Amino acid sequence: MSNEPAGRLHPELQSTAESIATMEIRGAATIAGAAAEALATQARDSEAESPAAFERQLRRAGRHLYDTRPTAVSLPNALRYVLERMTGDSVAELRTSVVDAAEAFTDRLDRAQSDLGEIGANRLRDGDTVMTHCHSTDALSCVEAAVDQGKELSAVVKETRPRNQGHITAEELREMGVDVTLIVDSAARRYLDEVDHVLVGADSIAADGSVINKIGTSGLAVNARERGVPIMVAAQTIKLHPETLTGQTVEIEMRDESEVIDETTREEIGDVTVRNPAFDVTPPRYVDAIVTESGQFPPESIVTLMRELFGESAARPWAEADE
Ligand code: RUB
Repeated sequence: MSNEPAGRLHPELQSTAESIATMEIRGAATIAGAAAEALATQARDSEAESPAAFERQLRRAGRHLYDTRPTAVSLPNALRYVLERMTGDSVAELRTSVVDAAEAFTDRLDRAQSDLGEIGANRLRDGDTVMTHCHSTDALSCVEAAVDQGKELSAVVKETRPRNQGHITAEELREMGVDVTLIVDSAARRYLDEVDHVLVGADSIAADGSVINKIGTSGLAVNARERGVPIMVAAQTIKLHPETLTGQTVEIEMRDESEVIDETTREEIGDVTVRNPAFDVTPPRYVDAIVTESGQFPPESIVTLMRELFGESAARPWAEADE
């Protein structure tokens, strides 16, 4: 490997990484698109003078993005897609390959979301009510496609503590003309009797069909199963976690306690431990269907699609921490 310095990380890439870490950019699909675009910006403006320096700089840029949030596999899958297509004998060729791959990735992202929306919409009938959790662009794409087909839908939207992403969902559903009822998370079971589907997204899907999504999804799914309400997960294939094929587990992000409780209230309560996991794992037996752009799957058979798309091994083309 060349000893030539890898050069600086682009300020825009650093700012994208910061925005992902602080959740200004959030949601698995949106994070993936932003990461691919950040790599393209790094490539476009790179001042690397040799192909080796360029490649090292891009792999370091990938690492910087990778280190922001651990749970949504769409992020490493985006980095994989772009960095595995980085080829060429000159800086100019390498640059073009990265910019083209990033563009191809974001095009696929948009297409996959609208294709899965059309498939998911087939599960929704005119007059149905869905219950949502968090804010998922893949899930909302199903609702949007159904509305475009002329179906009238209603939604019960869980606010989704501690960050209240349900407010974003409520606003976007209203813009689509969907009738929205906003509830606190603990009211979910009370309203399950009034809904026809639970509709959520995913940050990662493991090889056994487990769905990793916003904290509270698993409790909602267990309650929905008990009430006989089908649970539909809308997740494009970049949410499939290839490393789980070889037995790895998905890391659940723990976030700052300040999202749960402010300093003053905490002091008033006294000495307590505050825990703030961002995601949880819903076992496949509580999921009725995973809707992807390649069709709808029972969770137990998602492993076949995962093997087809990723093979048995998942490369890590970003730099390792000590490089
Ligand atoms: C977001 C979340 C979403 C998935 C899917 O968590 O759990 O349900 O990311 O979203 P956070 P999408 O707000 O912590 O990022 O369908 O848009 O990829």
